[in-house]
Amino acid sequence: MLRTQRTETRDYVEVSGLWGFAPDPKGELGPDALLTHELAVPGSWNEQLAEAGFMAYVGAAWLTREVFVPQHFSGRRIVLRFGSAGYTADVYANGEQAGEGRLPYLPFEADVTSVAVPGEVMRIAVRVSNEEHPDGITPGVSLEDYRRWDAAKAEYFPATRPDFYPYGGLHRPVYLMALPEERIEAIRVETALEGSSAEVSVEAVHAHDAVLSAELSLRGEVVASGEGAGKLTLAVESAELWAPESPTLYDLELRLVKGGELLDVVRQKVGIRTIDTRGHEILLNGKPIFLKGFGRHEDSDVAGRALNLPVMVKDFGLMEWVGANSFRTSHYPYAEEQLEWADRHGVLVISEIASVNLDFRQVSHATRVNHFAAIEAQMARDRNHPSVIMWSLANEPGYLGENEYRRPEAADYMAAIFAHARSLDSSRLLTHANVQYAGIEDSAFEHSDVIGINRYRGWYDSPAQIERGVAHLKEELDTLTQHGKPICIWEFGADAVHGEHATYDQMFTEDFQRDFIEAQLDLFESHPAVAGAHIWNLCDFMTAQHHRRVVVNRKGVFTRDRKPKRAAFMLRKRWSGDA
Ligand code: GCB
Repeated sequence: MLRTQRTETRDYVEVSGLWGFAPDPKGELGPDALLTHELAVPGSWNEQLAEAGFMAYVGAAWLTREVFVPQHFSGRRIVLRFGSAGYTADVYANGEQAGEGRLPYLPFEADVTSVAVPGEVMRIAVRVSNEEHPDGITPGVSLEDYRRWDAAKAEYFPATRPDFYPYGGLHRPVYLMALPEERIEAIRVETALEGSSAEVSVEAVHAHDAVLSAELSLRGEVVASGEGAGKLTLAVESAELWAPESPTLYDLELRLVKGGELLDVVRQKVGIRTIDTRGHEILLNGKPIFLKGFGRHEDSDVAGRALNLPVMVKDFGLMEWVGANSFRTSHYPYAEEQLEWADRHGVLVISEIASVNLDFRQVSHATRVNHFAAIEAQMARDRNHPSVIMWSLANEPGYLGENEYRRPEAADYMAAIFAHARSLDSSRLLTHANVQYAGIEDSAFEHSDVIGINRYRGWYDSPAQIERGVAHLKEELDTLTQHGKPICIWEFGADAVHGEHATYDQMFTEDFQRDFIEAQLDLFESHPAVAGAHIWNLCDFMTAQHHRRVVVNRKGVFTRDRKPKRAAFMLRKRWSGDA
């Protein structure tokens, strides 16, 4: 699915803004639902409409808006494109069902050509539901089930399994696009290096019988061009590589022509770089790189899970301020705007599939099908971003502990998703985030390129004992070294309440958080098998209500309103050399 763009053959209007809202808890309403409230899109309904009683609303709701279909859209394919919904959506246009989105955090489209009348207003109604499902790859639970399970004695409210809020709404921009009837549907760009020359291969899914021509330029100068059908290769002499310190982006222009008629034009940024491993090292363009950074969330006050551009800009600024070079899109694909920013500014991204806390007592054939589909869709969306160097296929599968994890289904399931991901993209590294309760005998490590672990030693165990936590971590790392692969710690950290201090090791103080992170970084950054360490989390973030969380998860080194805690100053000094 291509990014929305305006070119010689394509146009769009944005339909973000204020939409009508009507909750439909019992599924009684339809696309003509009478609206009870208004809310902003992109935006989660929860905090926006908290005073009206929707903070903890889990269920379906109708979101509607009218849009004027421009006259010049006439004769073209008219398509609605949604950046994402939390979590699923059914789209109606002028009362007719037009499309659906079943994969959370990923874009979906609805072709409305047959109902949209250029020069007239069209009514869009979307039934959005933030209900989770038992066969989802972030499995949902009913409150009843949750109470039955021993491992879940303390339930979250609203009921959800992962440690982040189950926000509902349309979370990314919505566009009404005019596309050419015969067009380029998808592009896949891959680059390979041979000495200082590069090969850029461009594969496009496009209209039958048409000829594709490609032109690659750098700073306005054409450096390579070619013509063909389906697939072509462009040779670039003395290629300028994409790297964090010099994120060079080439401009690729693709034109589709049939019988002398220009059918379609699309543009795409291209970065030329390689990513590999050698023993315990991660190599970017052949040189070892240590990943310093964070797990994050798309989370902010009031907007909830929605793309909030000012906050996005701020977050990239915060990461740069402390000297981070990378982040993981924990625990789901982030907005395309985030990846484009990372491409432009040389930030390395570990793109995570939206799978959190798989429960191997519960995984079904449907779960596996959903996981495959999510991998396919996320790769299709993100595969042309040079910033994306690695896919993380699941966060903390088998999180309930050793017994669950050692079930034969677990090994089989993980082997299958790794094999599927590798068959789709062999140009990037694969990893996952192993949960500490499962231990280090994880069969998924056989399939991954990078051994990924999440560890809270000195927090969830050995509480308040930093040295003990470090000693335990060292033991685990030494054992994991035997895999002969790079190890990355995708999560480690401690909660800190902004403003709390102590003269001794006291959990939840800013001082403890700083000392905890510093001691663990001393270990990770000097361990011969470790190639990356990501702190959990860049900022405090909203979770469902739970006795372990005081309003938010406070493991951010910045607060939810982006104020620095002491750890942030330590990191800035350590990673960027600035006091
Ligand atoms: C984890 C999870 C993350 C949680 C974190 C915590 O292991 O991957 O989603 O927020 O721990 O703070 O407990």
